[in-house]
Amino acid sequence: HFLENVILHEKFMSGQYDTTFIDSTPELFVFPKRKDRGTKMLTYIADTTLNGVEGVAKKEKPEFSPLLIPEVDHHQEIPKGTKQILDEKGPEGLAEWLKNQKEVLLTDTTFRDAHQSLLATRIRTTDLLHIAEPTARLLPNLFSVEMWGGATFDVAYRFLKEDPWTRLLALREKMPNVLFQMLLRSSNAVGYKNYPDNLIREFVEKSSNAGIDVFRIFDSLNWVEGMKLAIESVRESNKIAEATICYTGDILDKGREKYDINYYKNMAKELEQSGAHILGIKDMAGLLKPEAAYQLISSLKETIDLPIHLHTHDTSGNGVYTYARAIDAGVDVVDVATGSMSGLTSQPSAQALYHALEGKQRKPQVDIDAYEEISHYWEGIREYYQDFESGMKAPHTEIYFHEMPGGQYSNLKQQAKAVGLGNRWNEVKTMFRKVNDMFGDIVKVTPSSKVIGDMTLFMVQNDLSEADIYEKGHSIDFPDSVIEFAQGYIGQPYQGFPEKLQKIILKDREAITVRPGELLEPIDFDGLRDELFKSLDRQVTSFDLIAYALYPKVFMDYHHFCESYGDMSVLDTPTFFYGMNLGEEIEVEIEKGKTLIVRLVSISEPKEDGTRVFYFELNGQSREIRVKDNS
Ligand code: 3PY
Ligand code: ZN
Repeated sequence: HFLENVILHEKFMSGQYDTTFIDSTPELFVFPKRKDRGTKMLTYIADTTLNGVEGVAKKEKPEFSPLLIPEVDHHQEIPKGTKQILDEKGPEGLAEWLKNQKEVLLTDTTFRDAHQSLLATRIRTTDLLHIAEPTARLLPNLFSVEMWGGATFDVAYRFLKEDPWTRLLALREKMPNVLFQMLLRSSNAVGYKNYPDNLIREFVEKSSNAGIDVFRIFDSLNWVEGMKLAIESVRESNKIAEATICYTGDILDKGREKYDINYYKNMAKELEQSGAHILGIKDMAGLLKPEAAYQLISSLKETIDLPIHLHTHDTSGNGVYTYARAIDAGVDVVDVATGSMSGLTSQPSAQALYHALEGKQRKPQVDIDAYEEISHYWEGIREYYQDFESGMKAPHTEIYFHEMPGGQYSNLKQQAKAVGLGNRWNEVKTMFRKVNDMFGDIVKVTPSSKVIGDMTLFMVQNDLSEADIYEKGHSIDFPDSVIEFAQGYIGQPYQGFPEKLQKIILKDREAITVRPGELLEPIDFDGLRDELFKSLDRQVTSFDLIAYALYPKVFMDYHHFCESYGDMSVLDTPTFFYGMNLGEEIEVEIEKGKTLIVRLVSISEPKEDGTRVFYFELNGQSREIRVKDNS
């Protein structure tokens, strides 16, 4: 690479070079031929046409219906919303304003949790951008739009080959009026392990600069100690700290005492004292039954003075009823998804809730017709991602038994299939619950849910029963995530670890009881920036740096993808997933005002070396691209 060649050479950098420099170091002046943007893009299209994309069945690009984008007047000023209230009054003022609203407010999760839970987080930025401005114009009364965090960050780089920061900045531009909300896994940020404190601070600061207003902060074991740093960092950025309790178990089940109403009241008080502006209740699996919601919200309203924001998943089919009872009890905001992206493992439908509240005083103020129009758009988009559907077709009440989070259900099912357990899915679900009980009945949400999931697959795959673990466990090597959990590296579970099992898993390893972040060396950002600069061959932004610090390999794989193919977020989704059909012509806007017209003319038979030649026309000029047939 150019930068590794000449300009980073010691002599060149120190300025101690003369005319012999070229002669004595000729290898530094051999530059790899750089491919132009068009060639890179055609290579991606050819490769995808021939070899497909991970997770999408390889086939001819299907004929999709045209997208229905609601018509709006782009020249009118965008109506003001909650973002302006935050800017004017600050986070405390916003929280006060929220408490004074008579009607319940809505957070729309379509841009994040809905597709994380229904479509393995696969929705691409281009598909979000087309509906962003219409949403801002037509639904200016939303409390917030949840559009970032959780798995979206990692999946963007890993599978969509796009930069999540660009998504945030671009959406912010189109939606200047409604609060932007993200899901932050406390010391795990948007990853799956604990990170050093200075990385968490840096992540919060830069996310806030780039446009996030509301940080929903949770810890996967409800360990408040693990949340304080994130709460503090959000407060320092002058943004809204929505400190969140993950709901688990069932407060109505008197036989299950670990997570009773007092547990929730105590945690709410602790979070209020830790500086929360809003209390979040995150019912990630959809376990909160309607009467439980009424009791929980009523008790919390008596216990704390913060506005309360409730999140559920509609897996059981009871979501709207749960919200209705929470609204009766005075909840301030609830999370919904646009109709065509709602239900099942996603959030309850915005429109269904609206109609269910007909005749009630706290019915939300939204333009229901606009919501229906927006829903038509998403209905079309969802077709593109059909290969990522979980296959769940009807409400799933077994959730009350196995307690698997909405975002995990489809993922674990995929994982089970991948290791040959596809036809043993019922066993997997039962084992998931058993493993939870073995671990002492823990809160299950990323990353603790992954620990239970990994242990579950491990046990089913190896035909291990609970008794086997206790009898033979000393000679069993457990999955890494399970060991890390037992070591205390994702935090401390409420009421501690079951000692016997912990010993079996740990063997001669030590466990920690302090916050893992306290033991981690701070990131040397300057050193890391230099390291990254050397491998990237371009300027390093703060955003790159954070992504690299969070997941070095994922980020570098993304970078190598961009080197080979360029920025493929510019392609429409059908082309991104299927490539092109013979004779097809597409337009690609590679930057504002610069459009390429691509036609696929023909494809050769395979050559002896296993390659095929693709004949394209790019803006009328013929271009040949040779790619390897991997079939
Ligand atoms: C996440 O952490 O990604 C979640 O959505 C947990 O529910
Ligand atoms: Zn969720």
